[in-house]
Amino acid sequence: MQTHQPVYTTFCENKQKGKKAFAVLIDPDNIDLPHLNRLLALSEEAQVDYLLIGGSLMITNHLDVYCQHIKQHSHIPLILFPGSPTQLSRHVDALLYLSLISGRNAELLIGQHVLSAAAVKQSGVEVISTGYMVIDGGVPTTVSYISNAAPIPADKDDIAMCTAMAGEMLGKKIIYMDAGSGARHPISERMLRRVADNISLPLIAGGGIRDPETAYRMARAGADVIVVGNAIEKDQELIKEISSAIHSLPATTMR
Ligand code: 1GP
Repeated sequence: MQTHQPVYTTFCENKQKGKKAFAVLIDPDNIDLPHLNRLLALSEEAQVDYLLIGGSLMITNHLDVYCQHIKQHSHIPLILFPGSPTQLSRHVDALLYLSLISGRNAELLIGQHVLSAAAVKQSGVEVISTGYMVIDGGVPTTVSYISNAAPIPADKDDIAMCTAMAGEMLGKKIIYMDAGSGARHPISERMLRRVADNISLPLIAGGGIRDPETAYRMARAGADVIVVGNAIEKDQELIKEISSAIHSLPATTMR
């Protein structure tokens, strides 16, 4: 279902203009319908740029129903951020087709893509080839456990930089750096800056962001899209504050 200009075009246009974007992550396991409706209303009001939906481990089976519901009640582009090939819905605007380039697990680099390729193609959903990098966030997260792959150590900026550069040269369209949902420490500004200075792809960053100041600093360091999930599940009012902080960055910070 395509109701917007391609989502990837908006990533590139925003990056070119130096406009930082805010994405709210929805894990269907962790939110009921009344709270989802409230989240959608607050997100529209706060001019959230994207809604991401998915989870490293999904126990409930209402992903598709939630995607349909969100498309009916919100104009914000909805992007699938799947934890596994079973997480697929036609009722989204784009799919982050994740290849775990920070790991050495062939299943998550290419194996699961082979299994899901036909279904993804038939869905007609916009596919965004994503170099997905998990960074150590100081606590074992679901993504680090499920992926069965070591995250990049939090202080190894050069490994992160070279991984992102390799991803770009391999033809990935965006890089997503993730400390994992509920990470104790978000990705450092130093590491984000090192990566952002050495690639020209849109850079998404998330994991463990709990306050507007951290979101602001990470965007200022070079992340083009900031993702927040957990903290918003606990306090939906944060949506407005984090959105204003990210959007307050002047476009002159264009890299
Ligand atoms: C996790 O980047 C996302 O994949 C968001 O993490 O839930 O900690 O905000 P949080």
